This record gives sequence, structure tokens and C-alpha cells, in this order.
Amino acid sequence: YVPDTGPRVRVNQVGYLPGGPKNATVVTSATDALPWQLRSAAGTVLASGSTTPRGVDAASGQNVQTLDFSAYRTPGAGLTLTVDGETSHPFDISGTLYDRLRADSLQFFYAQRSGIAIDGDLIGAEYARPAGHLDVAPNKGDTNVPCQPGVCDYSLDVRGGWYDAGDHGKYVVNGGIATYQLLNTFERTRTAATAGHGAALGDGTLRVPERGNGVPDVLDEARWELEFLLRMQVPAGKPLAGMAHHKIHDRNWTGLPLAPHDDPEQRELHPPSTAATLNLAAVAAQCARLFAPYDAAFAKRCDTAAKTAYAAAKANPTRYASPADSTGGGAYDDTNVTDEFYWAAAELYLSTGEQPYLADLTASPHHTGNVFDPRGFGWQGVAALGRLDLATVPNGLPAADLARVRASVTAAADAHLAEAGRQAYGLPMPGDPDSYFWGGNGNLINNAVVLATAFDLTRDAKYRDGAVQAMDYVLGRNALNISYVTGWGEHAAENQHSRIFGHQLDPDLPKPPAGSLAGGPNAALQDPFAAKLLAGCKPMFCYVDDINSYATNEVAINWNSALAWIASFLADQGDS
Ligand code: 9MR
Repeated sequence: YVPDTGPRVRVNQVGYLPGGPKNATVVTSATDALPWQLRSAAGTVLASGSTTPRGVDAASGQNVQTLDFSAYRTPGAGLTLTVDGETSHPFDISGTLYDRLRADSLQFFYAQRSGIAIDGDLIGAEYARPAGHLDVAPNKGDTNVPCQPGVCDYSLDVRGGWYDAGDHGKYVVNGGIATYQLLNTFERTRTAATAGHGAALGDGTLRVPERGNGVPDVLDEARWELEFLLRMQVPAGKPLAGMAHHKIHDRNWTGLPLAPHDDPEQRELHPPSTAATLNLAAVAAQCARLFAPYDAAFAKRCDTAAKTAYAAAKANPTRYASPADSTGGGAYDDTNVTDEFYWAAAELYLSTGEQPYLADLTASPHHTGNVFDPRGFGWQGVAALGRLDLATVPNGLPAADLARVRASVTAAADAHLAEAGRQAYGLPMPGDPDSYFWGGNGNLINNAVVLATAFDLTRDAKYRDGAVQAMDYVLGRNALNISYVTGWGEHAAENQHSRIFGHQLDPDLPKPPAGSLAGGPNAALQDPFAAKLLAGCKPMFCYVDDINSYATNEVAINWNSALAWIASFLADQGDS
């Protein structure tokens, strides 16, 4: 299988910010520097220079050269780069490039909502659908869901929330990191570093049913999941009260495509876990501080849930979800929850200022340890979430400790910048196969989040430029010459794995909406379709834009939340 990778000049197909870095990669057999030209849509040469030979790139196996046209800063549309007889896909130079990506990437969450009819007037007639999983036949859940046999003797109303990904499961662990990132996208815009940008995330900025209610729409969207997460908490008086059930999903795996309201499988609650309970504690604590100005009663509910969940987790510190529990839904297993304890303690401290949470978080090995992995953070390793919030959300940590926390973010960003400098495609991830794993695009963007946070903390442009370059990779400057975001870029992914957006299998169904991120290259080839088609692939080539490849091409709330965070950051940069 040889994919069509188009022109050998690889660019960010969406474009470049006027004052930002502008880099491209050329696939060539040439080993000496080559001349390049930047041309207008009409063909006029706007700038020229010569490339830098980079040798063979480990992740792609390609001989490549790079070029830098950052000095050209004039806005324009339909520009191209020509090198070695090849002309790139067209791109823009514009300060408003990312404005709509902020909204598109956040809009994905509305399209993933469970338990509510999706309004075609809001996001397009092709996305309209009846409410799923409200116990209307053939659905068997989610308003009155029993536990798996032997796990509990009650049922819970766990309606609502977002479908996790291409499946219909709802997982507290992964819902946690996605909710965190949406809430943090909002919280970031309220910091001094971004003063004046908050309006872009205000009420009326998204196409959600709650628009016009006086609450910022991104908070309305996050609340849809928060309400679900709160419902997953074991009620008072029951065994393990205060803990959160790990997940709720179908008893058996279903096929594709399948609309939520057509799912006939029995839904089941899975055992409470410490990880899920701490995810609930962390995001409910965020909820308490962020909703306080808008809805005091809801903020209070969140505060109570956060505290009871945290106490329950401390009383039950080693209840791990089973890695074998993956029939009908993903396992989301994790046998080290020290990072979840750190994150939850940090969020509770930031919201309450109370001493016991401060004592717990400072006693955690993660408080002084290295929490930033070269391969990014994700649902299984969440210490970075606590560290980033301690660095950015106003708090009473002793000055020296706060300075150390902030320095750890810039040190991680420095390491990511150094790595990006080594990569001919400019991405802040090491070039070995271990960097190309299930959902790796999300981890890559989370490295960009670290870079962006370092920029917010220091205003040093090199960090912002590193974050921009990471997105160049996501939006087309890569071995496959593909943008991994639906609707963004000349040649973009469009057949992501999803039961809802099943256009590839049934033309009457829609494609994933604009702003949907694919999981990305996965060298472990963990689905049969990819395993057969892509056997022997170099890591950056281990991806296929086909609905059958769930291990390389799925949509998921945890990687779209990373996209939303960075899109919001980039939109705030404008033409600076
Ligand atoms: O994103 C998850 C990835 O880190 C795991 O390696 C993989 C296998 O356990 O599961 C991924 O999550 C999937 C989940 O289990 C079920 N819903 C779809 C998720 C995205 O593919």
C-alpha cells in the first residue's frame, strides 16, 4: 500500500500567522541545498531563499530538507511554495487563521452529546438526530442503569454527557481530562496574560442550545459532561459512597455505523475506581471555582461532590479498573493513581485554599518530580494537569515554591523546543516509534499546550513559535501531507472512526463535523484494518483515513479537548 501523499513540499495547509514562524519540509533525493520560492496566488514571486538539508528523518524514513520563510509577514491567501520542481498545497498568511478553529473544535462536543436531541438548526441539518440513551426502545439505558452482575444492587440515572469517541461509551476517567481542558480553555482566558480575550469564549460564541443564557458557552458545554460525571458518584448510604463508577457502556461491542438512539445493547455500570473518583474530584473542584460567578447553587453542588469524592478516594486508594474489562467498551485501566491524587489535591487547593489539600499536594512525589514526559500527557498520566494549573491559576503557594512550579513548565517547554529543533517536521516529539501511539496527536498537542503555557507565563515568543510549529505538523506539515483536522486544510482527514459520523459506510450519514481531530499515526497498528494495510510502515506513515481504523483514525473527546485548548490559544495570538 503506497498512499498518495501529493506534492513533496509539506506546509501547514491552513496557513501561517503574519508574525509567527513559517517553516516547511521538502521530501527530496537531493542532498545539497535547493532554491525555494514563495508565490502569490497569481504566481508572483514574493520571497525566495535556499533550503537546509536535514538527511534522513527517522520517523518517516524520508530524506528531507527544511526551509524557513518567517521573514515574510504580509497577509495573503492562496500562497504556495515551490522547491525542487514541486509546488505545495496552497495556504494563507493571516492573523485570523485560527479564529474559527476555536469554535469548530469546541463545537465537536455538542455533536457528541448523549441524552439530548441534536438540533440541526444549530450545527447543520445533516447532524440532527433524536436523543440517544434515554431508555427509549431499542435503547436499554441510561436513565436507570444497573451495575454489571454482582457489582452493586442499585441502578443510577446516568443520562447525558458526551459519547467518548467513535463508540457510545461514557468513561469518567477520559471525561475527566476532556472536561478539565474545556474548563481550562476558559480559565486561561481570564488570566492577566490574556486579558481582553475572554469575550471570544463568552455567551453566544458557540452554537449550543444554552446560548443566550448569560453563561459562557464553553462552560455550558463543559456542564453537559459535569452533570453526567456527578451522576456517576455512588449515592450516600451505598457501599463505597462518594466514589465514582469507572464507566458506563454497552454490554457488547456494536458495529458501525449506529446512531445512538438505535443502540439495542444493555447498558451497565462498571465498578467504582479510585482513578474515576479522583477525576470527578478534580473537575468538580474546577467547576466550583469557575461556575461560582454564574450559578452559585451548581458551584456548591460541585464543591460538595469534589470534597466527598476526594475523601472517598483517600479511604479507598487502590481500587483499580481492570485492564481485562474491555468488552463493549474501552478499559481505561490505570494502576498508578498517585498522579490523579496530586491533580485532585491541586484543583481542590486552588478552589478552596484549604490547608489539608495543600498539605496533600506538597507531600505528593509529583509536586517536586518531573511531570512532563517528552511524549506528552494524557488520560493515564495527569500530574501535568495539576502542575499547569498551579503555575497559572492564582494561588497562595509560597513564593519560592510557585517560582519552582513555573520554572518546571518553562524547563519542559525548553526540552520540547529542543526536540522540535531536531525534528525535520518540527514537531515537539521524539522521532522513534514510541512517539507514535494510539491517540498520539492528542499528546503531541498537549506538548504544544505546555509550550503555550510557557509563553503565557514568560511572553517569550520562542515558546509561542514552538506551539505554532506543533500545529504545522497537525495541519499538514507531515510525511503523509495530511491535515488531521476535518475541514481544515486542502487535504484533510474526513473518514474518522465513528458510529455517528458514518458517511464512508452510508452516504446518508454525515462526515465528522469540521474541527474533528483524528487520533493519528500509531506504529503499534492496534486494529486489524491498519495491521493488514500498513504492515511495516515507518511510524509517521502508520495512519489511514478510513473509518475502520479505530487505532489510528478515531475521534475522541480527550484529543479534541487538546485541539480546542490550543486553537483558543492560537486564535488569541492573532497577528501579533
Ligand atoms: O485513547 C485510548 C488509548 O490510550 C488506549 O491505548 C486504547 C486501548 O485501550 O483505548 C483508547 O481509548 C478508546 C476507548 O478505550 C474506547 N473509546 C474509544 C477510545 C479512543 O480510541
